[in-house]
Amino acid sequence: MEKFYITTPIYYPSNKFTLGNSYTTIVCDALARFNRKQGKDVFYLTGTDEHGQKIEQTAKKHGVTEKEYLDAMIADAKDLWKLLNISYDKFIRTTDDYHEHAAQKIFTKLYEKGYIYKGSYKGWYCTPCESFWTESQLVDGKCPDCGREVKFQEEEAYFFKLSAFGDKLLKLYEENPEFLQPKNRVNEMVNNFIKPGLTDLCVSRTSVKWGIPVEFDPKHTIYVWIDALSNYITALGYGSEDDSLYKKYWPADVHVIGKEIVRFHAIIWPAILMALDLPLPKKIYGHGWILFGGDKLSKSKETDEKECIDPRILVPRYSADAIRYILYREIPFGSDGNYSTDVFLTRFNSDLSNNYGNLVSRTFSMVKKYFGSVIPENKSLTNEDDIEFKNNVLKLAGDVFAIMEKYDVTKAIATVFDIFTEANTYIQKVQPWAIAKEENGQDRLAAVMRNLLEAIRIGTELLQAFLPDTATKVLNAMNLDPNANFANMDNFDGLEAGKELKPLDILFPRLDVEKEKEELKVIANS
Ligand code: ME8
Repeated sequence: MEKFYITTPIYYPSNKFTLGNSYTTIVCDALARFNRKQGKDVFYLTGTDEHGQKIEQTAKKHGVTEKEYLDAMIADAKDLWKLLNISYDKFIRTTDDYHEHAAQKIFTKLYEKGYIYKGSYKGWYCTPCESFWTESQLVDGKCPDCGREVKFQEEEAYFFKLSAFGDKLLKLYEENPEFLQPKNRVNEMVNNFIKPGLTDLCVSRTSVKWGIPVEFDPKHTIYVWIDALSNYITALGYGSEDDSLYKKYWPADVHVIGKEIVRFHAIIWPAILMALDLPLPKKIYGHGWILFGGDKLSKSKETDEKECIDPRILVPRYSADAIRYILYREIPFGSDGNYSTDVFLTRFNSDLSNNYGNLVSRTFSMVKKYFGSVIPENKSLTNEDDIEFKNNVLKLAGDVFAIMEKYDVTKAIATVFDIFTEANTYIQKVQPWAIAKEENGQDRLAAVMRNLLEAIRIGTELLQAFLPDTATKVLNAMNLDPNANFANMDNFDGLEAGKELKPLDILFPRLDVEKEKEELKVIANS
């Protein structure tokens, strides 16, 4: 069976996960679900990045241990993924024992192979914050975090020989033009980082206590990237006694990440893997940001905003599917995109309620009225309009499969909705209510209803990866198994004639946009 291994980055546990850091996970969820429905053996990994000084300091501020602080944050993250219907197969925490051991093994192996050496780290040190800063990070020559004096200091540290990998990375991008997507990110890596010359990377600290100790020199902790990036293989058991998942799923089919961490994934991670003699991931996809009033919707900024962007409030009000929809649809995959309450509510009504919801409900009503809800047979079509409609739908469905090969969730969901637009236009054009009045109209009416139901079936099957709750309801109402793989996606023969459609509640009840806007404003500002 073909496998598909997909990962999100591991998240920094923060006070509150928002729509911003839910984005990668929501995108990966659609890709994972779609591939599962294609019959592939999917492994979808997500998790949390739990070491470093920030965690140490935050826990101290809250008067709890790091572990206590993290456990509460991780429970919150898992609750949110549940709320958003995220179908991950594994959640890795970098504080998990197996990860800590494997990350140590990786560090030691790199040292033994000569890719890690001992040197010294120089920088501006803030004693109260226990943090090193570079010259450019200082604000008015002072610590950017607390504003206090800093002093130039040297610290013993281990370095990874990143400088040895420039040519190999250039060759990798050249030979695998699909490795890093979208394409413009390749130029950025080559021109901004590789061509000017890669410098060796500091990979240990003695001043950071909340980290994984270096096996052979435990006063050092492993610093950030070897710990964080190696999660993609340690989660599969690499470096542990049982590495069967690693053997089965590695290399990853795609690491989906935000654009600000492309450098770490497209330069440092392949270099580490090359140094370890391990296969490289097949693709790195660097998506853009959700912008909110022009800014990255970051966790720290969120509290300043006056619009409601908390999924814990939005999901219970409007459903997980509606929130998922707006992110797939409004943030063009690979680029930045704006989120606003206005656009969300407007699209809720126009796309979800009208285009899809209304199509399903009027079609079900007509089949009930004209055929007692019984699904008509799939007879060969004779009417030009009916044939054209069917061909258009099948063409669009084929397009969605091709688009999903390129992971473009925005184009894919827009194309699924083109199917529904096509169906609504078809209803207006053929006017089933007029055909129903024709003396010998029964056969044609049956053909039109069958056409509409098949278009809804195909569109809904495709939609299931994106809007799982809604699609599952509709598939159930059509007597289809929502857990089945894609079938009959290139024909109109997917529904069993003679079976009855089941009653279906309104999928997305229309919203009073102004009223909702007002209420959300009150909630956000209270
Ligand atoms: O970077 N729009 O973790 P993180 C889109 N621990 N994506 C956003 C976003 C926004 N407004 N805000 C955040 C880390 N994200 C590291 C990764 S991987 C080995 C280590 C995305 O919690 C961001 O782009 O800061 C990234 O993909 C993910 O949330 C996690 O960010």
